[in-house]
This record gives sequence, structure tokens and C-alpha cells, in this order.
Amino acid sequence: MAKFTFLTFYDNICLGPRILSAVAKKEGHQSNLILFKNECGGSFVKDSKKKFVNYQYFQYGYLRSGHYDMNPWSTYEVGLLQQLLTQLAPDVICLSTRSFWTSLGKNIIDVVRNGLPDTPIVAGGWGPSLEPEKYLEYCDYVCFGEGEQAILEIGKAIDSNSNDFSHINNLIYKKKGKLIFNESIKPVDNLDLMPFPDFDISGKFLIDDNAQKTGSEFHNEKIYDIFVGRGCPLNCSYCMSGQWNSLYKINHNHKFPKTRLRSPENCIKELEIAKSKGALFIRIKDEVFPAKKSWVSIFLDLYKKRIDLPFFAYLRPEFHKSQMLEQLVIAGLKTTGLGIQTGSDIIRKEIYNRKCPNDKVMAFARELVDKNIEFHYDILCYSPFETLDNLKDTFTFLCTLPICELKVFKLAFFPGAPISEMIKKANPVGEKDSVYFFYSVLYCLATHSYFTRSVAKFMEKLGPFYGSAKILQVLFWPALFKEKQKRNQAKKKYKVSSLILPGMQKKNHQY
Ligand code: B12
Repeated sequence: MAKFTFLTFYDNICLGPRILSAVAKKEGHQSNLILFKNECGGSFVKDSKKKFVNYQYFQYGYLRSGHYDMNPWSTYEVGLLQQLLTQLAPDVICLSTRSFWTSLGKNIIDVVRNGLPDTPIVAGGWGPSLEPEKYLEYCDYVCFGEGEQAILEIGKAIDSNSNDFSHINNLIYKKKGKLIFNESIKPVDNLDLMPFPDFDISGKFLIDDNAQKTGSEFHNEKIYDIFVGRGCPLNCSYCMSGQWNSLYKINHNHKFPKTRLRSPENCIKELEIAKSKGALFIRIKDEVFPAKKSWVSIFLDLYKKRIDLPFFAYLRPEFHKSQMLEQLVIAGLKTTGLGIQTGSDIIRKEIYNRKCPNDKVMAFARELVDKNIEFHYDILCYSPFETLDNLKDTFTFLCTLPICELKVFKLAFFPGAPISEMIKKANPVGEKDSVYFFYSVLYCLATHSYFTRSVAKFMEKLGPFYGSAKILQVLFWPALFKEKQKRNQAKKKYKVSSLILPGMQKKNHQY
């Protein structure tokens, strides 16, 4: 029996490591999960010029961020992590991270290694898969792509008293300074073979607020996150979700479907366990909720009969037509998010590689209103490809949409993302930050209410002048007060202060 310890940063849900932990446990191994630092979002950014590692977005006109930027770890917390790992004395430490943590992670792992010099450290997830060379500066192995099989092989190696994982598929390691890329196996076809993510209370630790908590002290049973599949049908240039296929094709010549689905029965069984443990709201986290009619009908039918809890799912105009929206609402869909990203056809098609035209987005937003589904819009800004004309196109389009809350994300560039390559090639200049700031606040005003929309239209004609955006932000003060109340309500009922919960987003959208 091998002793695994999984470690991840600012991600309480972390379905990836929880699935791997369940895979290890199913083989009879011992597995612990350490959540280093609590994920946090929505905190106000005071100094927008300060260097940031995490997403930044405008909501109710003000810039927000979360995770490390708003809740950095302390040396004392790193000490707690080292103590806990020494106490757990795992045979292998499994680090799961995104690119954000690539350089930051080194500081922590170097300390951890001092306490456990002989314990192999294997890193996996998007960060290590995209930049293995950087992680191999402070980890022993990197797992490319999906790690279930690698975890099984690591368990076998440890059971045969070996710390040498150099024979295991999907692993990358350094030998005499050279990177060795082992062959990667094709991701599993039948996702029903996967165990359900490990949400057991035991063997779970959270280090945050200069304290260490055990499972029962921080586990939130009221909201349950599930993936009913893997992958994404879209190919947006700024997002990696739809990029696994091309990464496996380029690196290992493996072809597999862009999206893979679990069986409805398999998903419902997992949700029945969550419901029996007190779940009140379900978040279906797939980037796009499945659109396969046969699958959706069976799933929603079973869901209504055996789960019947309100739920969130990401819906798209390209995939989810009226009849399916009706089925979803009958089954319990309450909230969704509508990614628009830009109102400029050129930017949408040629830069973001998104196919859905404005009129389709408009019609879909109106359908969501008619069906009483709560939602918010997502828009991207601060893209160096965007000119003033593109910003004006987006503003004009937003002024035609149903009134509804909106988040304006500052575009982030991930290693290996198509848009990152485009920027390297084109080296676009873009507009001044003050112009993006002005339009980000205008975007928020355009969909907040008819009054703020008319003020925004007037100010947009005047164009950005010094301090104009800050003056306009004042219009959101009443909404900020309401937001605080809503987050407190959500915290009381669902133990999280998120706004994508029923009753937290504007209900009576108008158009
Ligand atoms: C859901 C999700 C979230 C949720 C996470 C909670 C949750 N799980 O529900 C939330 C909303 C909190 C979130 C936050 C963020 N996310 Co996110 N998120 C995703 C999403 C959609 C799914 C991740 C997931 O759980 N996949 C399913 C599991 C099964 O897969 P997995 O985690 O990749 O794990 C598998 C493999 O990677 C591997 N593996 C993973 N870890 C390890 C460890 C070892 C040792 C081994 C061997 C293998 C291994 O095996 C696992 C099983 O096969 C992905 C896109 C995607 N489709 O993957 C984006 C994504 C991972 N997120 C992304 C980003 C940028 C963020 C944020 C930084 C954004 C921000 N706010 O600043 C934050 C950071 C959070 C953090 N702490 O790091 C990017 C990462 C890009 C990159 N290059 O790193 C992605 C790819 C989306 C995108 N925009 O491109 N995210």
C-alpha cells in the first residue's frame, strides 16, 4: 500500500486531484489531499498597476481579483505545509497546478523538499503539461495530460519498493540534464470506468489564515460540482479547455473525441451520493453542457426523478435550442453564464476563433430572459488586438442586449494558447490602458440598467477623458451595497459567497 499526498493551490473543488485520489484509494493505497490556501474571488483590486498572476475582472464597474493576488501565502503557512507533509510522510507528493503557479510553486516546493529530501515529487495538470521543463527545475517528474494510469503505475512501483518512475507512461523527467518524454497513453474513452471524485471528509487538509484545518472544518456539502464529461467542443484562441486534443496530437499523435461523456446513469449515481450528503445546489462544470439530444433527455429525466435539485450549467446559443432550454428548466436549471467576449465580428472570428454571431447571442439572451433563467454576461477586454473601433462595436452591441449583470475579464495569456502565439507573431500595440479601463466601466454600465445605459451612451460620445471612468464608477455604489447583502445571503444559505446561485443574479431581466 503506497501513501499518496496530493497538493493543490487555491482550488477547494479541484476535481482533477480528487479523481486521482479516488483512483489511488480504489487500488487500496492511502491518499491525503492538502488544499494550500483557500480559493477566493471578487475582492477589490486597490492598485491596478501592481503585477498580477490571477484573472482580473470588472464587476459592478470595479476591478476584482482573487487567489494569490488577494490572499498571498505567508511563510508561517509554508511552515505549516512542511510540518503537515513531514507528519503525513507520504511515499510520493502529487502536485496539481495551473500555469499561474509555475514560478510561485517553486518557492513552496523548495521548502517542502528540505523537510522531505527523499520523497519523489510528481507534478501534473495544465501548468506542468504545458511547461514541463519549468516544473522539472523543482519536481522529479511531470505527468503530461490525464494522470489516472500514471497514478496506478506509481502505486505499483512504490508497492515494489521502488522510487524510480522513469518507466511510467505520460511521465517526463530529466536525465543528465536532458528531458526524457515517455510515450503518453491515449486518454480513456469510457469515463464511467473512473471512480467518483474523492470528497471523503477524512484525509483532507486546508492551510489558510495561518491555520491548518481538517476536512470537517472546511468541507462544504451544500454545493456539489460535477463534470458529466471531459473536453470542450469550442476552440477559443484564449482558452486551453478545448486544446487537450491538439496537445495530445502534436506531442503523442493520439486522436480522441473533443468531448467525451459519462453515461447519464453514472452521473446520477454520483449526484445521489452528493444529495444524500446534504447538497442543495448542483454546479455542472463542463465548459459547455452536453448538447447530444438523446443523452440530455435521458440525463434530465433521471435528474428530475432522482435528484431534483436546482442546478447551474454553461449553456451556448450554438448548442442549446429552445426545446432543450425548456427541458433544462423543467429539470431544475436556475442559473447559467453567457460568454460573449466581444461584440466585434472581426475580433470574434479572426482573433478569438469564436463562431457565434451577435444576432444569435441576442436571441439566446432573450430566450434565457423569457424562460426566467438567471445569468450574467462574460466579456473580454484589454486585448492588444482590440482597437477603439472594436471597443465601440462591443459597447454598441451590449447596449442592445437585455439588462443583466456582466463581468469584464482582462485577457490573460497562457503558455501554448493559440492567442499567445498570435501575439508573439503580430506583436500588436493596442490602445492605452486608460482607454480599456474607460470601456470596461462603460460595458458594465451598458447592461446594468436603462438609466446607467443612457449615461454610458452619453459619456461614450464624449470619449475617455482623465478621471472619467472613476467618475462613472460612482454610479455603482448602490449596487455594491446590494452585492454585499447578496453575498452574505449566499454565505448563510450555501456557505459560499458566490453570485451564480439562485436568487443572486438579476431575475427580472428586461429587453
Ligand atoms: C473547473 C475549472 C476551474 C474551477 C476549479 C474548481 C473546479 N474544479 O471546479 C475554478 C472556477 C475554481 C477555476 C479557477 C481557475 N482556473 Co480554471 N478551469 C476549470 C476547468 C474548466 C476544468 C478543470 C477540471 O477540473 N478538469 C477536470 C479534471 C478531471 O481534469 P484536470 O484538473 O485537468 O486533471 C487531470 C489532468 O490534468 C491530470 N492531473 C491534474 N493534476 C495532476 C497531478 C498529478 C500528480 C498527475 C500525475 C496528474 C494530474 O490528471 C487529472 C485527471 O485526468 C479547466 C478547463 C478544462 N477543461 O480542463 C479550467 C482551467 C484549468 N482553469 C484555468 C485558469 C487560468 C483558472 C484560474 C487561474 C482563473 C483565475 N480565476 O485566475 C483559476 C485558478 C484556480 C487555481 N487555484 O489554480 C485555465 C488554466 C490554463 C493554464 N495554462 O494553466 C483552464 C485550462 C481554462 C482556461 N481558461 O484555459 N477553474
